[in-house]
Amino acid sequence: MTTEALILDVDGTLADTEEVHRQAFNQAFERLHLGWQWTAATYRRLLAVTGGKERIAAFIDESSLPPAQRRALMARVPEIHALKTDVYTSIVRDGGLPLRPGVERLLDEAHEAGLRLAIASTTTAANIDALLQAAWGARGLELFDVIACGDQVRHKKPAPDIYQLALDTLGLPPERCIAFEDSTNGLRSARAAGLWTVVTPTFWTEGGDFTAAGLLLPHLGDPQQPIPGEPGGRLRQAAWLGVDELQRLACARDADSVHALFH
Ligand code: XBP
Ligand code: MG
Repeated sequence: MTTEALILDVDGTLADTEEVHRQAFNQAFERLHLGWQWTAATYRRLLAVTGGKERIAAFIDESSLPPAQRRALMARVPEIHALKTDVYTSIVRDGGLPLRPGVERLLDEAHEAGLRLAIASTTTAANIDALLQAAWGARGLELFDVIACGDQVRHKKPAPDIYQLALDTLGLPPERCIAFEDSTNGLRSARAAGLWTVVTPTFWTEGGDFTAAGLLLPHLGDPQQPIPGEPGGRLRQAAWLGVDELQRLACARDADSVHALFH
């Protein structure tokens, strides 16, 4: 089956955002005099929990604070996260975050080839708007037919809900779509929704279990930033992932699954 839509994760996939998220969390903690500062090592560990509110709650939960103090802090999670989101969006709007290699090129190619584009992310709509506009200007919000994100679903990644919402809104079955992710939580979510998935890990997610990925690359690559060892490793046509190669791989995926059906 030919691919009709690409469904992309945001944080770590469109752009390497987690260091800016970490700075935004720490600035919010400081402004609220909470006495917390997440080091890179702490943040990397806490990234196992998707969703900023859930991540703050998990941090409070694991603390040795007395129960009454933990309850009081839990009640403040929405306030803390709202401030963090304000800090994050202002950093992003100031142009603090480039797209990852090959993202702009591949999405332009996909648009030219008539493929639809969608987002499936755990982060908030405000964060996504800020990133899309900073990267693509006003057209950023028109580039994607569907934006499924944040609290639109009860169960965040690794649950399949956000990808299922994107598929339902696109009106397409998973066999006609390809997902793009950076993390094991994201890969598990996309796979649970039945999606063949391209994974491009970042510093924050590398070393995860990506065995279920249809294609694992350091990034999507482009002529200015070719993928080392390509073509000839996982790619045949170029040192970057193009739409034609994606269609070829997607057909190979279908052939594999048909083969699996009969053997
Ligand atoms: C990654 C996440 C988000 C971000 C922080 O989302 O889990 O929680 O780390 O953003 P994805 P928020 O990779 O699915 O885009 O504070 O807005 O959650
Ligand atoms: Mg991600």
